[in-house]
Amino acid sequence: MKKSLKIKLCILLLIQSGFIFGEVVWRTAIYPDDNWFYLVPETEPEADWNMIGYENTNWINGQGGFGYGDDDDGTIIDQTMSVYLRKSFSVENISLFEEAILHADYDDGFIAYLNGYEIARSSNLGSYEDFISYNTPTSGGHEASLHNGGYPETFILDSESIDSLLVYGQNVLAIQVHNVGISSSDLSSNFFLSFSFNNNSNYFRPVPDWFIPPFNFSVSNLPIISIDTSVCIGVYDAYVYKYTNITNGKWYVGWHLGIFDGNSRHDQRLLLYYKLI
Ligand SMILES: [Ca+2]
Ligand SMILES: [Ca+2]
Repeated sequence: MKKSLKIKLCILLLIQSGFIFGEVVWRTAIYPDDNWFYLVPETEPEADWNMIGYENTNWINGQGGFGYGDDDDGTIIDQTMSVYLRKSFSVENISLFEEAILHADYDDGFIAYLNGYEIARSSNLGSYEDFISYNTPTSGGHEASLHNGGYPETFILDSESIDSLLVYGQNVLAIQVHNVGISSSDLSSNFFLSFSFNNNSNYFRPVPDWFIPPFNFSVSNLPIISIDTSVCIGVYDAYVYKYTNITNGKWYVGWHLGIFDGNSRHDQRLLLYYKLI
């Protein structure tokens, strides 16, 4: 075999084993078309529905995503204001895990929890940690993207969050998905959970073919800004978190900067964006 062909095959095998970006390997733990447990609620789900130990005896197991319209659902359900999802995955060595990405392709809104802690929320369904009852509509519509060849929304969990949220053994991703109205013609709930590893891990499965790893800001020709968010002034708590999103053909990356006054957040986005080729 020619040397160049061998090299091409090696690169192909590396890509198929997980997306390699520098020394970081990305792998996908949860695909939307996996089998999930789901509930179409007629009353408010029990408060611990999103916790690891919850016994989902009344829930149904089926192929995700769950919804109707747009021809992007694994299981068609009746028209509803919301559907609740649970999917477990197993973790053996937390020290190998780096960052995580939740890719959310949804209609019309959602809140996602990892082991009971909120990790992502659409902008049309209240604010961080707001309780949203099962019959609450979203404040606006949102269309799923993948079925039109688009890119899902991206929510990144940093390594500190991973260390504090993951547990050895069974972990659970739980998501409540809401519609803009009971008569809306569509509902979609397609979610991917991927992790990066600091070695060539064989955890989980290869990433989707559209997967784009997040930027690595540890090396840059531009100045890197460091913001200390540990300072509290009275009840005002400064915070910052990374933000990435791909929408309307543009790739946004940046930070939310702001303060929390004890009741609500006041934030601004600091964004750069790239036009996708
Ligand atoms: Ca809808
Ligand atoms: Ca759908």
